[in-house]
Amino acid sequence: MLIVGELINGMYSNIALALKNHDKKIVQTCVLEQITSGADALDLCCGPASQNPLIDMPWLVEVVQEVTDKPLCLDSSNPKVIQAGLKVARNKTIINSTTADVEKLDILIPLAKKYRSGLIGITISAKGIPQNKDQRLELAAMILNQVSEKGFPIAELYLDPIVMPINVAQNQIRDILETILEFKMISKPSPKTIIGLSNISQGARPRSLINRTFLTMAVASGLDSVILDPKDKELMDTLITAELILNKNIYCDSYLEAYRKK
Ligand code: THG
Repeated sequence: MLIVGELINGMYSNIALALKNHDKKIVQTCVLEQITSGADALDLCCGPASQNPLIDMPWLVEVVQEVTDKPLCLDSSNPKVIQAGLKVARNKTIINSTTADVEKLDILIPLAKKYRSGLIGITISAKGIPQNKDQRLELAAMILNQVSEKGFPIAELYLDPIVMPINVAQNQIRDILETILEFKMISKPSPKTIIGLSNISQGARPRSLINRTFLTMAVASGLDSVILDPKDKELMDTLITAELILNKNIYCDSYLEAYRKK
């Protein structure tokens, strides 16, 4: 499982403040805490409060690279912001993300090729967020077609069914789990799968319990990578245990200690 830490996001007040003052200590501390907790990669998102994401994104990339060589998920809906981050990245990158819209794919697939970046394709289009599994699969097929046509490696594509909050779209969550399973069967080789886990509990409680219960189900549905809060220790222990039960880690009595990153 590729664990992407979600905490470098302008949605959080400490990061919003760090971006405003270009205070790199706050960002670097948050990066190292996430890595110590088990993050394999970092999501970098300037968020809605950023006045100038074209400056803030490359700044984030630079200051994060000073303390780690882990992969970076450049998280923006604006391809120009993503490109600004790619230009200064030395670490492996993953573009987060393209929607299933031709205008976006026409820009972001060539960018991903040029910078040898991974690419997250979310099953949303200009028409909005899909309401069922069939609509999600249709958008995934559209992304997959474009990726193949443009010669981008499918193994570097991460499909994201877009997790909706449980208090908004309770009747869609089962569909989202089934979609993850079907993404793996949509082509050979399979694309990778990813979700933004914390979306499910936005506005709901108890958040951590909802997150870790859903994560268990998503892991059983074939999830390859997840954007989450690695500092949630119970969540990380649940993930290790889910992978143990699915025979991805070898059992020993001290398996939590064995697989938890120190
Ligand atoms: N898919 C992809 N990328 C994504 C998402 C996704 N990136 C963003 C997001 N979703 C994943 N990251 C977060 C980060 C934080 C929260 C949820 C998802 C979150 N934040 C608190 C909240 O909104 O309540 C903020 C609390 C605070 O202000 O301190 O829940 O789905 N590809």
